[in-house]
Amino acid sequence: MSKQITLQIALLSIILMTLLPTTSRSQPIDPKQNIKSNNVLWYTQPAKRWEEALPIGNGRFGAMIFCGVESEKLQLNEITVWSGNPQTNADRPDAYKYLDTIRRTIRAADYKSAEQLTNKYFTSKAPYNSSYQTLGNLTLDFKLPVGKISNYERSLDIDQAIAKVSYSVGDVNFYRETFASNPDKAILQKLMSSKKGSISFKLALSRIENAKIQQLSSNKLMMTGNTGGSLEFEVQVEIINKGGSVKNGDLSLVVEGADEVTIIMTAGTSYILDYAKEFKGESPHKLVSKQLINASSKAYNTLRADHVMEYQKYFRRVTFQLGDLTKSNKPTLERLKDYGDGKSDPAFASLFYQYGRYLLISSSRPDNLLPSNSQGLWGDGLDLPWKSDYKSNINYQMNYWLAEQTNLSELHLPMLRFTQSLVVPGSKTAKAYYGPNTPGWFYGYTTNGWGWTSPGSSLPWGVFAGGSGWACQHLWEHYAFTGDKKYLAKIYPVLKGAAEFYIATLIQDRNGNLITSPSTSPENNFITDAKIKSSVTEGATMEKSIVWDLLNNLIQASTSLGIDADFRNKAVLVRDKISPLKIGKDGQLQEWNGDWDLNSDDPNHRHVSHLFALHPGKQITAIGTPELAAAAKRTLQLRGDDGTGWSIAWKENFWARLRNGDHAHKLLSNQLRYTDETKTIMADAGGTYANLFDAHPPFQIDGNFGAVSGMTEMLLQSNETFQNSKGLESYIIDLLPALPTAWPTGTITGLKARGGFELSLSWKNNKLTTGIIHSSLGASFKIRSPVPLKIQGLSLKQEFVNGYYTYKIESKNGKIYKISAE
Ligand code: FUC
Repeated sequence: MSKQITLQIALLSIILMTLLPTTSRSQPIDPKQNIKSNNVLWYTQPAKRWEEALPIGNGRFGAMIFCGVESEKLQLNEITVWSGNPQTNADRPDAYKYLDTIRRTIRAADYKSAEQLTNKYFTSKAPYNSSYQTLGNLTLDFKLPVGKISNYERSLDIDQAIAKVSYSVGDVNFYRETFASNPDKAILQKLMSSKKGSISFKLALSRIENAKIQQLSSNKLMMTGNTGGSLEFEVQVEIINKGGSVKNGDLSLVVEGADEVTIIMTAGTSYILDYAKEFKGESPHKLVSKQLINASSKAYNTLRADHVMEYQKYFRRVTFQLGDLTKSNKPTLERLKDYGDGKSDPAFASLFYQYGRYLLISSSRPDNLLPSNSQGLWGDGLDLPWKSDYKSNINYQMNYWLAEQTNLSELHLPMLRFTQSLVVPGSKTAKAYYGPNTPGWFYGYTTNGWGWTSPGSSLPWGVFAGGSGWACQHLWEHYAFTGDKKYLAKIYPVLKGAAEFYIATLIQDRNGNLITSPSTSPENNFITDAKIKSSVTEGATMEKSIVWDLLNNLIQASTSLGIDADFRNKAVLVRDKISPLKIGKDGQLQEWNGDWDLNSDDPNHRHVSHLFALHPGKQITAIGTPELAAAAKRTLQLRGDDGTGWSIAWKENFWARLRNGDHAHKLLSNQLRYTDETKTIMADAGGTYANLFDAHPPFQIDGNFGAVSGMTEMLLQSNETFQNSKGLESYIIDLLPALPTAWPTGTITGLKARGGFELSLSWKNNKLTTGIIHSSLGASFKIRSPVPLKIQGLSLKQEFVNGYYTYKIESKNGKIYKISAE
């Protein structure tokens, strides 16, 4: 008998056994654990290291599950567990007094002195000392029956958001399943076995430091503590056993001879998202206790079913099939190692895609107090890589590239709220660095759970003028996709405040065009023709592209709301005076105001931020601005196809926007290289860990999210606009603009496009076959496709421009459009 069939029978016997004695139990075990859909990650060994463990999360509270045989470990996280305190005095109050000197020094091309002055006067005053941290560990040490261990399997079902493990010890079969419920704010683990009385273990809670464990009752344990600063946390755990006994051990709970056990855990902190109150709310004790009482009063199956239903409300909005599913019967690590060029297992790319969506749902539910951070929700340690914060010159925004496009719009809300919370500290920072009369708000390179808006402590990374402008792109995009005018009216003042800051602080370059100064290009240096190496100049391309994007969005926002015409007119004048993007001597898009790219001593630098205008911006498009698009392509060729994990994912998006699906797919294949490297490597070592977390290395989740965005951009784009008959901006929806040849057949359903559209698309032989577009706002739009289309019930004028068939659909035509290739 095959191993799979044996295990299936074993599992079925557990189910039958658990179903027989009581009526209150219905489907605690998934009998299909062994029948693999493509939405399952599965392994034949327990996790030996963190990058092999499987992540679960209800947005706010999560765990990495190791699924051991002799022991189990759940490394716990809570999204607000930050060490340190708000650093409200990190701005240099006199920085603005040096602004003119720094600007003059830059204009005089004395970049070395400018760098010294900027480092001395334009950085933060205080060291950046807080980090996102682990919440602690829950461990189970099992007393197993005597016998050989066999039939081991663990999995993460991303369609249900449930992690499972099953194995046999001698003739006893064991099964555990774990999930993080958002409706009931708890992590639950259920332990079952095929033989009565065979579940025995000791449960403990622990944390590296600053924690106290207390026994609450014979079946309840509590861990309380603080992160060394002003944040209090609490975890409570309760054991519900059937058969056998549970009693207190030495600050632990000891289960002996149970038939079945449910572990329920709740957690919370004193964090509130309120800068004025220094983020300090009340002790979490009341809420954590209430949540535990609530969860333990419900039947396990109800908790499980409510969790699955709430999770699937998000996850199932998008389905993605690529190629055939025969390979999904292979363990995930084998599939990853085999992936190669991706041609033989395209379905693995769709698993990676859906896993990215899973990770966003699990680290950013609408009720999160803080957004998904640079490790999402998951991090083990007290000082995590780069503090696991919200780097706003690169990672913060990238985490949410996929939110709107992949139909997870509400999950964007924690980020949108968090950005708005930076207005108050950001106004202080704007005044400290640009003068007491500076209007609006601003922050640069990073932010954290404590509302940090000061610059970093050093160049080349710490000084950056674009963080707030870029974060505001997301405020706008939420409207662009949803058309929610009430929301837009609410966030408009935040956009305006960001725009006012830039309008007041841009200066004229030698030609009278507007630029930022001092200005950097994220974390990169330049070498001038006179061989001066520095990182600070004026008018670096990414910063001016961000300001262009912000003003362009602001103009559309005020037009859509029909308000603020005077400010809008001013914004138009300023936007059109921003220094134009420049093409350099090798045909590349210039990163700097000088044509210095070819002088670089680091030509493959991981940041390619100066292509912001191509993606995530929209100032450069393959069809609308072909010369700039060609320059962007040349830049990408010069930078190469490797990088850190997130850098590779950026390039996927760029090549997709350039409509080169094969090149975008080549980058995806580079990203899906298996690695177990966890040391920090700053170049060309990007890859994917066994648990499909993206490797910078170390783990950084933006690569996962960026890849989902890149794959979506290969299938659907809606970043270009045209003026409709009423003079309003409307969207052009591009169907399969960058379909790679490695994906000849596929179907994706439920994607979103700007303007309030939901789409499903199918293709065969690398060509679109059918599609459905649902318009929720009834807006006018255009469809663009590489193949001619028929739109059911409409006879539309077909234009063939730049190699694409284009159809214009007026809003009066209806709401659902069925498309087929001619
Ligand atoms: C920026 C990047 C690094 C890393 C860090 C979190 O500093 O340059 O590569 O992603 O953020």
